[in-house]
Formats: sequence, structure tokens, C-alpha cells
Amino acid sequence: MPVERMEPRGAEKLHKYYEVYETIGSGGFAKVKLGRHILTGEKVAIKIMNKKDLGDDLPRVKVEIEAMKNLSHQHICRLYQVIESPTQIFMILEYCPGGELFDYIIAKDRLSEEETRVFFRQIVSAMAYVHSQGYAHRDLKPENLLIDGDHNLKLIDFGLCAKPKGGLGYELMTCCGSPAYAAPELIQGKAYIGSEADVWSMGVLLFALLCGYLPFDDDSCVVLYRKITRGKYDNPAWLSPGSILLLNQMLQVDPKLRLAVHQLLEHPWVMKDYNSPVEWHSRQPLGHIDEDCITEMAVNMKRSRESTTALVKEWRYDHITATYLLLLSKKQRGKPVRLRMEPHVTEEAVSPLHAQLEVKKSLHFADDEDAPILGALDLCSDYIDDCPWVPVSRQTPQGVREKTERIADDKRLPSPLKKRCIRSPPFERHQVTGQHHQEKRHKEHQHAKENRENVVLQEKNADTFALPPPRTPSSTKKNTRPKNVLTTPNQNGTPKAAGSGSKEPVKRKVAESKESNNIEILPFSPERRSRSLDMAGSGDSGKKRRGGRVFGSLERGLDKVITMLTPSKRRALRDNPRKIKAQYNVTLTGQTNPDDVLNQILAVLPEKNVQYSQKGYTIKCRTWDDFGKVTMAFELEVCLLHKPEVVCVHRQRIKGDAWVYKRLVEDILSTSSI
Ligand code: H91
Repeated sequence: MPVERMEPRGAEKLHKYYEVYETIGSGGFAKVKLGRHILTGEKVAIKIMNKKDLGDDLPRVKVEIEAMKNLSHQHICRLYQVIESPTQIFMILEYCPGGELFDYIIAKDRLSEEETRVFFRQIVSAMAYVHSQGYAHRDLKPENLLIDGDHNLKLIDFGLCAKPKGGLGYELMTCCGSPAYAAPELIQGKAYIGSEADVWSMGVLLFALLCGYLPFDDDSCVVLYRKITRGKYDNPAWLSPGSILLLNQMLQVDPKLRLAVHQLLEHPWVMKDYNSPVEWHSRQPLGHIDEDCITEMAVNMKRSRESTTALVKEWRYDHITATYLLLLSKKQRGKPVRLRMEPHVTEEAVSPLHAQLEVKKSLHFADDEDAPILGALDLCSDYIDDCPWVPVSRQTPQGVREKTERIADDKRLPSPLKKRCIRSPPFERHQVTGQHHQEKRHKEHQHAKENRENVVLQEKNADTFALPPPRTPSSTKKNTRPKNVLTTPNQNGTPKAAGSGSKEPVKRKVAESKESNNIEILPFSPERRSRSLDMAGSGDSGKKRRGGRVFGSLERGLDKVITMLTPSKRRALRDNPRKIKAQYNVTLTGQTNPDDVLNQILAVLPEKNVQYSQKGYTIKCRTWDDFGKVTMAFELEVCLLHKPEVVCVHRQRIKGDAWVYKRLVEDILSTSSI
């Protein structure tokens, strides 16, 4: 039998252990989705890569995986599991709900020295550890630092980390890497020490934290390289003498004159208010085995603790490693060290954990307030268009069609959104024997099947149609002023002219609102930037038309999706913008009419050479280079803030350089005069 048929395909394996939700970002050739580890109930980030797309970058992925297997530190994103198939690689990673540090900085414009210090100590801690393990990161930037649930930083993206030899430096010499953070010796093609180059990048990062922009920046790579090699930058007036000194010591063109990481650990600026050096040792060293986690796994697997320990110690980065590390993470956050128990064991002898998971699709997270909801809104993303594992429907189209129709008509079956409400005692232990056991097993199987079918239905729907038709038509435009901004959704379905009703004096964006998470939401401040925007790909990209999916013609299946939605979500789809809480990536407007805001943005996009597609209050934006390659993808969604009830714009970068994105969105939002 060919190997491929004997081994479960990567996608099947993934779905065996994880529930997979919406795309939360992308990086290079990877797509990142939110997921949940079924046995522990823990959220994870799933980095998905197609080997074919990776091409020559495949070795980089291998480098990243090997590095992450060797690194275990409180400020480094943890790798839990790697699933590889002949065509795909899935990396299961620690989930960081706070998103990128980059977004946090730009949401606050810049950070105070005190807050910068908190973050910078964590960066120094992570880097000292990385270097102590013999690695250099070589791609340090705020996009590669994520914020976890406790507001701590986690370093990601070890794809460029390696011993400083060979072609990896070349990547950073070209303009497509992260040249703004690259050390002078690196861009000059000199031999360099990785840790010294990392300190330079940390200096650039420190500057970005304290100032909200880059010390060396230019649209032209040649000019940018010249600025970096000269090492001259301006210190803005708000920097303290201590900050100016530290930056100067880190941004030394001669690497031998630059501070070393060990000097940073106890630098006076770093120690201020702490009076203690940075603690860089791992609080979770690789060799240590936690007995509580072993006990729980041993019970679950019906194995001895000894053999369970031996299995875990193999560190194969399979579901054993993932279960152990996720249990440990639960324990460290003070949650019960519990796995979902299944009363039965199947013949599949490889491992009970492995065997039991078939029925665990019925696991629900009713108690989890922020459990992701797989609704049509989440599925409409046309960035989620190429997941080979998703549509079981593609594998058995006939059967699925029958099932989906039946499900949609059958009001008794649980809807996907009811997933949140159905309580199938996930983390309770239950003794089930005899007939009860049989019945329960049957029920669980039924339940699991129904749930799976619902997932299939949603996923299939995602393929077939993106959104129910809005009250006004969707549109896809490129480089042309929207002829019909009349397409804006509004209360009575009457088309409006662009900007109509927005003739009132433009109110400046609200800056004083403090929300639950204590984030002061500030508008972008384009005036800080001296330079006007000159987007990559702004050339004649209008000539290029992308083939492929078109939003719309969605009527088929509309009713089914609507039926699956909760009343509030249904309302959201039809008439009103989404109501959201304040987040980092939200810009408040002073306006109260969401349609006006939407129209104002739509009117500006063509001027900025942004292609967009609008569905309801969401605008998916893209820019292209002259070769037809997408240089930037992001979404703007007009929403209503909960309190105060004002219109706001939720932004999400999907792809592209973070600072170019920042400038473009600043430009769009300020030109829209919202
Ligand atoms: N950038 C370099 O957008 C552009 C939430 C979110 C939450 C995450 C956990 C791990 C990773 C990303 C997460 C994430 C890439 C992760 C880890 C490694 C890695 C990659 C991603 C983006 C990709 C999406 C990210 C942020 C960085 C979100 N992301 N929202 N938890 O290599 Cl090691 Cl690519």
C-alpha cells in the first residue's frame, strides 16, 4: 500500500486533534488560523503552508521548526505540534490574542518610556535566551512580537534564524525583507555576527516603541541603505536623555562599539524602576517534566506514568507533545490540569489519545465567552479560499450536498452557532458502563457527526457563497472611482450618493475614550509623517485584472446561512454595522452615521490605487505591483463602538509591509475626513 494511503493525511490529522476556525493573519507563504486543541480545550494558532507554494523557502520553514523545537522561553511563542503531509505543513503554535506589537504601537501612536521599558525588558530577555542557545533571530521587528493574553510579548518567526552564513543575509539585503531593521554590516554584505546584528534591530525596535516611527526610513531602498550605513537619525524632543543615550549605544554603525546583549541586561535605562537585571533564563526549561500533567495524561491514555513520561520525553512534536505542553500551559495559568475524558477505547492501538479523538468534534465551548463563532461573516473571507483540507465536501460532493440540505431544513439539528450553547460536559469525568455506555457512545457519535456536518456545511457555504446579498449590491472596483457608492447599505435600502449626508463639518477623531482594556485609542496622526505616501504597486496596476472569485450571486444558500445565524448576527448581516469593543486596531470617528463613513472611505480608495471589494460594511482592500503580485491586503470594517456609541473603523492587515500599510491606512482615513 502506498505510504500516503496508510498514513492519515495531514489535514485529517489536523481535524482529528483541532477545531479549525477563521484565518487570523498571514505571513509570507503561510496562512494562520485560529484553532482549538480538542482534548485540552486550549486555543492555538495554526500556521498552514503548502509545500508547493513554499518552493525554495521550504528550508526556511525547516529552520524555523528546528529552532522552535529547541527554544522554550516565556517570551518566545511556543511550538506545540508539527503535522506534515506530502503537500502541507501545519505548525500548531501558542495563540496570542493581543496580536502584533506593531498594531499596539500604532494604536497608541507611541508608547511611554515606562511601558516601553516593560516590553523592552521582555525583548532583551528573549534575545539573551535565543543567543544563549546559539541562535540569532535576524528578523526582529514589532510585527514579529505578539502580545499574549497576559499582555506579555512572545517572539515569533524564526524563519531567518540560523548560523550567520550563506545566503540568508542576502534576503535582508534586498528590499523585500525588513531592510529598515537590518544592521549596516548586514546590508553592506560584510561578514557579521548575528547577535550584534540583532542588537541593532533591537535599537530600531526600541526607537519604534518610543517614537511610533522608524529611525531610518525611505521609499527608496538606495536612500534607506545610505541612511542606515551613515547611522544618523533624529531624536525627537520627547525622548529622555537616558533613552537618547541607550539608542545611541545600540545604533552604533561599528558593531564592535555597539552594546552587547549581556550589557543590556543590566543597563541603567533597562534597570530603572526595577533595580534588577533582566531575568533571561527560561522559566520553562525543556528538560523539566511536570508530574501533574503526566498523571492526567496517563489516566487519559490508560498507561503507566512511567511509560507516559517516556513518551512525552521523546519530544516528537506530535499530539503527545502538544497535549503535554497545552496541559502545562493550563496549569501555569491556574486552570485545572484536566483533559476531556472519553469512556471508551477503540482498537486503534497507536495511542488512546489518538484513537479517541474521532468523536471529539462534539466538544463545545459553551463556557468560553470569546469562543470563535463560525458564521458566514467569518467564512466570507476570500483569503480563505484554498484550504485543501476544509471541504470534506470536495471529497464527497454528492453526499455532502444531500446532508447539508437536510441539515438546513431540519430545525432540530444544532446550528453551528448553537455550538456555543450545547453543553456536552467537556471536561467532566464520567463513569459510564454497560448499556448506558453504549447509548452514550451512540449519542456522542451522532452528535459528533451532526457537528461535523454543520462544519462541513459552513465550510461548503464558504466555498459557494461569501455572504448573503446585502441590501445593496456588492462591488469590486479597481482604480476607478466607484461609480456607484450608492451601494452603501442603509436602513431603508434606499441608495445614497457618495458622501451624502456627510456635509456637516468633519469632526476630528475621538481620542479621549478609554475603554475596558485601558487602551487609549488614538487616531493615526499622519501629520507626524513628513512624507506623502507613494505606494509600491501604485503604478499602472489598474491594467491588471485579477481572475478568480467574485463576490456575489449569493442568493443560493442564503436562507440556510441566515437560518444558522443567531438573531444578532442576522441583524448584523442585513442592516447594521457590527458592534464591537475597543481594540488596538480600531480608529474612532466622530461620526454617528456608518453609511457616511463607509461612503467616505469608498470614495477615497481609488485615488490611492487600492482595489477593493465591499460587502456590507466590510471593505477588503488590495494593492498590486506591476507584475500582478499582491503587495498588500487589508480589511477595513465600519463598526459601531459599544460605548460610546460612535462609528469606528476596524482595520486588519492581512499581508504586506507593516509601515507601508500604516501610512496607506493613515492616508485613506485622513483623506476620507472621517
Ligand atoms: N507577521 C510576520 O495576525 C506578518 C493573531 C495571532 C495570534 C498567533 C500565534 C502565532 C503566530 C501568529 C499569531 C497571530 C505574521 C505565528 C507564529 C509563528 C509564525 C507565524 C505566526 C503574522 C501572522 C499572523 C499573526 C501575527 C503575525 C495574527 N497573528 N493575529 N496568535 O512564524 Cl512562529 Cl507566521
